Amino acid sequence: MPLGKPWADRTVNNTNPYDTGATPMTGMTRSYSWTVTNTTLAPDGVEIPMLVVNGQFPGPLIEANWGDWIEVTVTNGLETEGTSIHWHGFLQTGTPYEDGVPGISQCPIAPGKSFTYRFRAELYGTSWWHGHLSAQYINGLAGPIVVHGPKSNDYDIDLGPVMLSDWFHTYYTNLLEQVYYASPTGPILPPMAENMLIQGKASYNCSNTKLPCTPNAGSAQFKFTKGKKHLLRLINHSAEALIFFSIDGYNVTVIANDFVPVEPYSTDLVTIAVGQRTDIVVEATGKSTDAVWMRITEGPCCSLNDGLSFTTTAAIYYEDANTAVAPNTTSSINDSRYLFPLNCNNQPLDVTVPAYAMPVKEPSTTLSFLMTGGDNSTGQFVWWMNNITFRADWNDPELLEAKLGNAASLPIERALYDLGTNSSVRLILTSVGFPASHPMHIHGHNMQVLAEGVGSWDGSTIVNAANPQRRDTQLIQPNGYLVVQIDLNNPGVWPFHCHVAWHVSEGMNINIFEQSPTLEKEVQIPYKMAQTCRDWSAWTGTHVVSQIDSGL
Ligand SMILES: [Cu+2]
Repeated sequence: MPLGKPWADRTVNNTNPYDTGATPMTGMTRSYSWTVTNTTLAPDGVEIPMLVVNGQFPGPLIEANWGDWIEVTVTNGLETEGTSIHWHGFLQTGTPYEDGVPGISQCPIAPGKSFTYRFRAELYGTSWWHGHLSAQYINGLAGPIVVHGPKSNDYDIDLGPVMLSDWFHTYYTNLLEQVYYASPTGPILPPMAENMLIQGKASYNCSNTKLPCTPNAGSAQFKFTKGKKHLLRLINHSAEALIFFSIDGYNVTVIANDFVPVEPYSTDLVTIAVGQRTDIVVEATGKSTDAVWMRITEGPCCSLNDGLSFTTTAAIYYEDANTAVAPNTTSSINDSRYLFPLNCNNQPLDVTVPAYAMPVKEPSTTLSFLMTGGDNSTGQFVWWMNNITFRADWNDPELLEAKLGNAASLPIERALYDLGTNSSVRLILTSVGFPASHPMHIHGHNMQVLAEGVGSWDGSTIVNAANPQRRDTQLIQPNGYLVVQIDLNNPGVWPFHCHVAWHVSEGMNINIFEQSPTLEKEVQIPYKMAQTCRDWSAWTGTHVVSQIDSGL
């Protein structure tokens, strides 16, 4: 192949990743066959009911080259639940029906039925897949994706995905019931994370649980080679946690945020919110016998935990280290770096500069949203975006209705915004009243992040207007603002939601319908979409489905 790589001489600087004509034509399809089942596993020693693909947790890796097609046949082996799988960060240009969101792009896959997703790796780097029906993903229905492509920095050894998450010892349906009726002052408290996992592993103090528990369940290990540069692909697949990642005594070089290579910068602490990924390069500057801790913490208070186990470590052993002995390093990060609300944000926008420069243009339209939370008329805690609490209808996907020209007649709680033929939209979010940070995730796009901060936007300040940060998930700070912009060049219906599992379940989502005439006239919806809805309709005709949340 040209220059030994499927992407030939394309680099992070010289090729527009959003120009589909420039995507490498590899002619390859990477195929996977998955079955989703309920099972009992004990990632941290505590046995809990989980949802997994092919019996694995974390779920299987999808690996492809930039420009490949990916084909995944998902069989729903659950007995009492539908499911669907979302491919986080993938643009789905021309394939909006492959996005895997129940009630938006498809009906849930009914128990016993299969659905084959087929989509292209238009972007490259690190991402993840996860169940998008309700909060299924927080009980194990998640896994890594690596799309090989050029990098903004050289490295010697790719250590692969590093899966990071909070962990709860309760099935998601029970957690959601708790979330709805919780108050910070009780009597029902919000769910508190009980552990943190690295590569799906951690230990737990069994005296803290009444569930079947095996102590010292074990932790992940990594290998460093002296003098080499190691690539680690950090992925936060939490329900809620804002994760602080560090390696004792080391600086790391950030080379990508989400699917966006950035100009490399050095830091001692990486902040990753739910849904976000950060690729780092770490140079093994120690002795060949060294052992050092990698550590993640969520705390104590940017996200909720029970205070018992909010930091987890994994050993990094150099090639001649004694792996029978745990590292004895201590954290080089002062606890003052984790404070609420000051530190509950992503790294400052001025340090995260995309390698491929794209200036901000004047948007063709602007939407402003006030994000608030509180009890609704039936006493459930919900979120509003401009007074709308989103709720999906799993039997009636918005994309399929939009294709039929019915967008305008959908109920208001579907939160569908038809932007017609506008070429771009600026979204101005202001979060008031309830001091939580929200990792806002856009489907079908990377967004330019123009500004973020505490309070309200001044209406004009744009950070790095010549080339602002781009990514698919960005934190809005507690009682803060976030200004993002996307080009409306991807006909379809694209959710824009908080990736905290509780918050999207409580309705923090809007759906952007872009290029409606093109969708209605030119995008062909494959037959499998209608078949999946018929299968789901048939199943729900004979089984009671309880949609306890927004559906997402
Ligand atoms: Cu949120």
